[in-house]
Amino acid sequence: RGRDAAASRDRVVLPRPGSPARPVPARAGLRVAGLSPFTTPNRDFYRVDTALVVPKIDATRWRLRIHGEGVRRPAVYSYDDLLHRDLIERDIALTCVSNEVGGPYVGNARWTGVRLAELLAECGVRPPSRGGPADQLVARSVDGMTLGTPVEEVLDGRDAMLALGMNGEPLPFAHGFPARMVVPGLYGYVSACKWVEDIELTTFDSYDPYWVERGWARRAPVKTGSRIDTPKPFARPRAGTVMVAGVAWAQHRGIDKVEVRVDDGPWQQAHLAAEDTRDTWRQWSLPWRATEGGHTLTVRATDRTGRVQTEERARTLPDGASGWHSVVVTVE
Ligand SMILES: Nc1nc2c(c(=O)[nH]1)N[C@H]1C(S)=C(S)[C@@H](COP(=O)(O)O)O[C@H]1N2
Ligand SMILES: [Mo]
Repeated sequence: RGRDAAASRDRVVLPRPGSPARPVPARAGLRVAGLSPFTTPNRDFYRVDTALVVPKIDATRWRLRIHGEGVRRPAVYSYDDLLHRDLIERDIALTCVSNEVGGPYVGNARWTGVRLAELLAECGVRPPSRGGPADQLVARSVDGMTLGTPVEEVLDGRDAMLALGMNGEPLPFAHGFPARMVVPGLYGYVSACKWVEDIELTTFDSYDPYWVERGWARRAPVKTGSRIDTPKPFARPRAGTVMVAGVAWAQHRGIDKVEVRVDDGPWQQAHLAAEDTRDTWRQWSLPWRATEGGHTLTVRATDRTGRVQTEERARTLPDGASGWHSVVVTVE
């Protein structure tokens, strides 16, 4: 079966999307050693799931079913049905709710897929704000995992999609082949079901998906975050100009400002790389005149609504970590 799955993936040729992503602006990528690249290559993209063995699905046998409350025309789609629809391509950063401050569970990729709003409209689904009875979309994967997404957000015009492609290739098995959801602005556990085979329209009142049953929040928009990629913790840079650089994200709101503080000094505004879209992360850098001795570097971001990333430390449970990322270095 694994061989059939691999063969079915090898045969896929991603069609050119009718709505391509605009090219990543050249100035969205800064050339600083140790900084995460703007687009995270598939092999480096974080992986978080409960699968002990990565599901290997034969795309030719796979089906996606859409049904549930307020679904006037329930439907079943094959992989080919979806692949040959009008596709969109978008750059979107994905973040895990279990990412600790400074952690690695965030990545930015170019996704290709079918607009979820289009599929749902075809099935006769209306958002709650227009009288639809379902406010929760429960996606179920072939391994029984369930993730619940607010229907209103899926249908509010953002680029929520059923993704088939990742960075120009069919989804890697580990990232959900043949199809997964991607919804800008929401943590992965409430939006990004991999290996999805069933989408049920229901309500938050009547059903708790897997992680919600285990104490995580029903609704979880991504918190504004920022991370220092370089220098690394406990690095020993030489005195002189040291490039401090990293990434910041506030998917679907956008990043407006990043500031860095050395020890207890004033906040200094970092240089922000050009914005691709407000659904992606943004690189930043600051040349620091490093003087000998131990120093603490701290970063914070401000999103486009004007809200400064909170200093208040929160654990990942129930709706995502918060607090500022700091790195301690010794300048020699
Ligand atoms: N089927 C399935 N989908 C899943 C999960 C899972 O455990 N099973 N984990 C979710 C979580 S918590 C996150 S953060 C994202 C991670 O996607 P990635 O592994 O492609 O980075 O997938 C989501 N989709
Ligand atoms: Mo996650």
